[in-house]
Amino acid sequence: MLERINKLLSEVEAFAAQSKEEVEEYRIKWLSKKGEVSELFDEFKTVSADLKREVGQKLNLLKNKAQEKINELKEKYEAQQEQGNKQSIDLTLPAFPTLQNGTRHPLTLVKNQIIDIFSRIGFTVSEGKEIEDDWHNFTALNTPENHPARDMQDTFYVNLNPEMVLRTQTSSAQVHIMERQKPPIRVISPGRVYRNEAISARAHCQFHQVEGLYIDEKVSFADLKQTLLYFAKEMFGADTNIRLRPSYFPFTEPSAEMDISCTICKGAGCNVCKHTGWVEILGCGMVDPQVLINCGIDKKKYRGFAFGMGIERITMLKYEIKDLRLFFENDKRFLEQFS
Ligand code: 2NL
Repeated sequence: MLERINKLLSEVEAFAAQSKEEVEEYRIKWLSKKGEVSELFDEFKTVSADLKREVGQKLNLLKNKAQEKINELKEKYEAQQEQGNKQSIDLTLPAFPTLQNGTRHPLTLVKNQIIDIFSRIGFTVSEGKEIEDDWHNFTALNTPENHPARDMQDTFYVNLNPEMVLRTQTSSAQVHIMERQKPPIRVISPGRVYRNEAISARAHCQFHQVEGLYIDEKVSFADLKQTLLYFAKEMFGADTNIRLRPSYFPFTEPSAEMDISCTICKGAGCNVCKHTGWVEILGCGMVDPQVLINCGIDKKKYRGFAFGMGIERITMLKYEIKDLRLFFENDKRFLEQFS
């Protein structure tokens, strides 16, 4: 029996648990009611009187050592666990990993700014639809049957249906307004338009426009010019100048293109303005009376001005963006710069 006690004693002394579970396993093995130490105590009753003293002492030593060892290891693992708990509930940490906020697309920023500028002088917003019929995109806007803009090369036809197109300009939305609403009309139409063009640094098959329309009894070219001067100064700064050059559009007469004094070099001459001091930003004119007739508006009573600009172009000037393709690639490194 002494031999068994000594063997167990060295097992106890050598014991090093790997886990809390293992400590519990050995507590049961040694110290539970049916454990090895209890078994030895049962057997102790049969030990002869002359050995009782020696065996009894050894047995008590074993029991105490085993209990000590178990307690010591138990404490160690409990302390470890408590430490871990403390770390996982550090209340000074943010509740969630910080989510990065998205940013608005630069075209959206500029579109919103344009809407804001025109809404301050009484313009409302009508976005219209991107798929239009031939009448609203071309015919009503005085673009005749054989006009090159209608060419398959320039316009996307939906399912090759000659009646339905992806709009090439947002004025199609304004034709709907003119058909529905009695003047005065003051509306801008921001939105996406499509042209069948090869993609390059300066051209894309989809881009964004804002067109504006003002129809009332006494609208003049002077009103157009003053409205666009106000816009240019709000958009590019109070020191911005404008100039109008004669041009041609099927839906306006007279027509003009508007330049602003170069925002980069302030007129001194640079690459952006090709050393002219001026950069073109929009087309405009007095609404052709035929367009008014097409939309059911009395051409004797009413006149109108209209204008159209590319949002990409305004954005490129404002943020000095050199390549149009950046707007459509969704590269985060580009987009994050507009937070
Ligand atoms: C350009 C030229 C322009 C218009 C758009 C318009 C709308 C109606 C009637 C008449 Cl409902 N005109 N819009 C007028 C002149 C020019 O855009 O180069 N845009 C980028």
